[in-house]
Amino acid sequence: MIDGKKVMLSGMQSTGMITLGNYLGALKNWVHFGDDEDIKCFYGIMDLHSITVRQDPKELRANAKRLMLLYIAAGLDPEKNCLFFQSHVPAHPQLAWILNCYTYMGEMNRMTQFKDKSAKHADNINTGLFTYPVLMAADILLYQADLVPVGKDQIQHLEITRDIATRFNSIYGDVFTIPEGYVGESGAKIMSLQDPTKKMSKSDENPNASIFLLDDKDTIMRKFKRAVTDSEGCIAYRDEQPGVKNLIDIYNAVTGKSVVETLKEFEGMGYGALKERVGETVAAELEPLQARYKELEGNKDYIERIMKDNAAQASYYAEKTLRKVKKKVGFIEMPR
Ligand code: ATP
Ligand code: LTN
Repeated sequence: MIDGKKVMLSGMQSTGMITLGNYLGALKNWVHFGDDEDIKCFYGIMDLHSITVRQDPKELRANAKRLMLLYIAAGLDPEKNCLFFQSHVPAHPQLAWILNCYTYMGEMNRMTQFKDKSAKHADNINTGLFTYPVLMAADILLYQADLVPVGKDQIQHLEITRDIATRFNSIYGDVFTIPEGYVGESGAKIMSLQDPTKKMSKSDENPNASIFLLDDKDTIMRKFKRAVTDSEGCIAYRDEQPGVKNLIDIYNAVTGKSVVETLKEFEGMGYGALKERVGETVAAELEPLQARYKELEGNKDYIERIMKDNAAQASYYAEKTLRKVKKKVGFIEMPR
């Protein structure tokens, strides 16, 4: 709790260009919370997490800055929500180190994201990639978050956060709030347009597999036209037709419609018409976001002020928790 309000925290890694999957699974849901006066929201640009995979420094900087602008352009008001860069708040890696010493190898060994990412980056299986979930636990626990909205793939990391926090509390008393995960109803798992059995991912090598948030309308329409479906020829919502199911999921996540409503709307239509309708809907959803992004790009002073103010705000809350943790563990306080 902060000032009697519930605390919500989430974030994304600043790797590559964020996709429609990130938007529908995460960002779009966050915007709803930002309107709730009874919730204090923190959204991190998780740049420390990004370097678990080798990054080009110039690109990393550009991606992180772009992500901040996209957060704001998508509707997160930086005057109401705390939008910060993880690397601006030193308490994150400090708490992560401490929590590393309360986390077992066996627990980390079970993490499926580590297995997936180490298979993908076999030439760079570093210890940061292995302990990634501990840094994520620190991100969450520093702010005493009650609620953490994420896509389905992050639930395992949230469970481990709860386990670490519970273990720590059982040794030292009530230090951390035990966070709850929140997965949005629709859009929780948007699949690749080229292989609908795989999740849409910003690091996919095939650019046609993902819609990127700054793709123009022609590109969006072309990618949907090329989306892989099946040879059944009828629009249905079932696991045997993952491509069509994914298009319906995307449509519903954008419009807020239910599967029943959508199936009725598309009754008798062919796949071509379905793809066109979904493409139009997505392009219309992204258009205002893209316009706001362009405006923000030209507003350097405003963005710099937001960065400074919000990093100070995030640090204030994070340091408070870190001080408490250090005291409990038994470190000597620095004389003031
Ligand atoms: P990468 O490909 O680099 O691993 P990613 O696209 O999986 O990245 P993350 O930075 O790991 O993206 O995730 C940011 C947020 O977006 C998380 O909450 C995650 O659950 C959500 N998310 C990612 N991909 C999807 C998807 N295809 N559908 C729904 N939500 C997603
Ligand atoms: N691991 C997350 C990004 C992330 C995060 C967090 C999400 C880092 N720290 C804290 C929620 C809360 C991912 O989406 N890959």
